[in-house]
Amino acid sequence: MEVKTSLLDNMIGVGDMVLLEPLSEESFINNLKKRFDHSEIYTYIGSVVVSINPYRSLPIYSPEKVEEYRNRNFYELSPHIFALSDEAYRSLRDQDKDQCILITGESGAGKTEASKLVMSYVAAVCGKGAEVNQVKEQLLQSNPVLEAFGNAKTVRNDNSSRFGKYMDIEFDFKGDPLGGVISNYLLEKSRVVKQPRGERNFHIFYQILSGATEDMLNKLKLQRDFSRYNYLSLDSSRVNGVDDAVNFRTVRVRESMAQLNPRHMTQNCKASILHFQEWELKEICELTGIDQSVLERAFSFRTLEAKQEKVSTTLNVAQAYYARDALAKNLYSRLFSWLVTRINESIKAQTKVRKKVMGVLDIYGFEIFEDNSFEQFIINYCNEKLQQIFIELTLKEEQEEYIREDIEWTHIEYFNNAIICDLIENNQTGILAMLDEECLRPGTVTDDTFLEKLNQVCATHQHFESRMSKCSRFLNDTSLPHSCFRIQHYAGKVMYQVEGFVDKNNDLLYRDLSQAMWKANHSLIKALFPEGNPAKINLKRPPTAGSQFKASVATLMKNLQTKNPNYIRCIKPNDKKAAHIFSDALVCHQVRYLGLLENVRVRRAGYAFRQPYELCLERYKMLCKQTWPHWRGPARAGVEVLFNELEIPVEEYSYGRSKIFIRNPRTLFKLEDLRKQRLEDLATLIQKIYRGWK
Ligand code: AOV
Ligand code: MG
Repeated sequence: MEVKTSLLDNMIGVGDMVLLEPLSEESFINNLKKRFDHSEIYTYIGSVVVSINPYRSLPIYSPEKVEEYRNRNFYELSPHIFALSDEAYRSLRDQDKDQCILITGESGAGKTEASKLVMSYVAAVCGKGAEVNQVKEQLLQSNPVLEAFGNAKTVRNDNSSRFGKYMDIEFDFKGDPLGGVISNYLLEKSRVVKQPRGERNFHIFYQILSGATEDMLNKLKLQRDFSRYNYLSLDSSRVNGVDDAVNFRTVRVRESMAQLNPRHMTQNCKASILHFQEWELKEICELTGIDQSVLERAFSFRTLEAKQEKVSTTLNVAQAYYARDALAKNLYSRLFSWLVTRINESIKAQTKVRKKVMGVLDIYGFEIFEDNSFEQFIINYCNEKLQQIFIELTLKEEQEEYIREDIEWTHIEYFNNAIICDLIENNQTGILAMLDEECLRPGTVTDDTFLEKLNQVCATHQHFESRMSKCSRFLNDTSLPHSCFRIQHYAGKVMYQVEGFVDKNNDLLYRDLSQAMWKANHSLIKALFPEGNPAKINLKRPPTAGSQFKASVATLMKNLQTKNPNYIRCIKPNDKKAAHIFSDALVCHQVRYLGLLENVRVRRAGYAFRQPYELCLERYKMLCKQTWPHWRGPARAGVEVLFNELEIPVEEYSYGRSKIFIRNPRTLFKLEDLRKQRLEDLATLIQKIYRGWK
């Protein structure tokens, strides 16, 4: 571990917050700002990379940069996401440790871009040869396709991920890539039928309408005009700097590279969704090969089946709309999952040898909108879990290092969000459990009865607020309507409207609709609705959306805990999606809730800096006659002699088993200054000798 002057350069701020002196919230923010103003968007906290979204393209990701960071030690060059990627990759290859890259931060902070940078760096440095290159291509090509289907413009981010993604990249023993596996988490499918003001539907719809040829549009019975389709919001059909038509062509090329042929299968699904809204049943039936009378009937009646009985009721207009939207959402989300499955088939490792794994996690970031519903609740819950794993692993890792090295451990106060996770996921009293209980309860169940239940069970929880709760502290809080509850998340307070919670959690699709879809001639659509097969009627309820999500997040967390974590903490500098603007207040808020200052403090826990004896001696041995030029004996003894000779106060450092622990960054700066001085003296001396010779 070498300290380069780049980490200590005062002009552009310190590159590692651990060396920041004095350490305070103010100095922390100022340091970030100073660096941001000098286009230094990356800063370390020990091995954690803090990244600030520059909102402009910086010339720091070129192939030359890749070469620069390749095989270099983490602290050697200025802080960069490539340094973290390189460290993770080399540790996987050389030390046989599975890695995961955990990227967190709120919506628009730069997680998805960071995940792509990590992937492209790793692809650039791992393995060579035609076969390996093909694997890399396949892995990288999956991104644009998934983004087209799973991302959308929101008020927070023009390219917001509306699904969670975890990708395992698999390597062989040499570190050559073999393939990968993608897991996707709950897509925000309600967006298919409705978008908040100023937001768009998923990119792919605009891409088709802008980019498809006339011939293709005719085949899909679509018109180029966005405004014809109510599922595509009217007020924001273009996004600044985004060319939907160009992206469409890219996606089509990538689709075929990812072997998503035949493409027309997915086109028909997407086109059908647009026709649903317009009730263009004739068009839908032609595209899907469903008999029109079958579809009409499915939109008009609902059949309830219980053991031997079957009862059909006619749908009223509202119910018919509901049925239509439910079908559109289901068709889209199933199509999305199908795409992930197909991509997984195309990137699957073609060998059974033991694999080393690097997991890259890119989820939807914490978000607060004007109206927050079930989707935000799920997204924010996921972010709580990630914050939790960060706390557990950083604390644990630090603590273990101190124990391993036999150094006294000082406890640092930390806000532990386990209590919020518990409010949401506790099996008996958690919000998700309450919601499931309501959904499964016989009798009249509404969002209001769900809220009542929450009020009974969660009323006294410190992080839960609602006006109906027994706790009088909120009774007069007029900012909290009766139909809402509020959670004080680690990253801020969010008010959730209960409307839609029960329905979205139930996620039911009338059987008449799945049966109609199963009757399609179109093989993909048929395959997407297997439960529509009358021979396979299953009267058991499928698990609710909430419980499925909770289970998949739990599996993910378990998986992450088996790997060596590498953290990228993304920060959003302003709310305008603009370059060059650094809002102190906004950054400060994020620094606080991400617990970055505590992170530095834990990292320093009395000892700002630590270094294996060998490296320390190598770097500073020139400062002492007894150790220069060679020290014969154990490195630790050499460092002891060196520190005695330099008269460094004994309270300033401790001897660990394999490393020296330095309490204050100033001690390190002093060592660095002395070293610099010594190097200059040596240079002058050499010059003198040289001149003397001449
Ligand atoms: P997110 O993934 O964290 O939000 P993105 O990675 O999509 O955020 O970043 C948002 C936008 O910021 C991108 O579309 C880029 O325009 C810009 N950006 C981010 N990182 C960089 C970078 N390193 N260099 C240049 N521009 C960048 V969300 O998915 O909404 O939680 O759910
Ligand atoms: Mg994203």
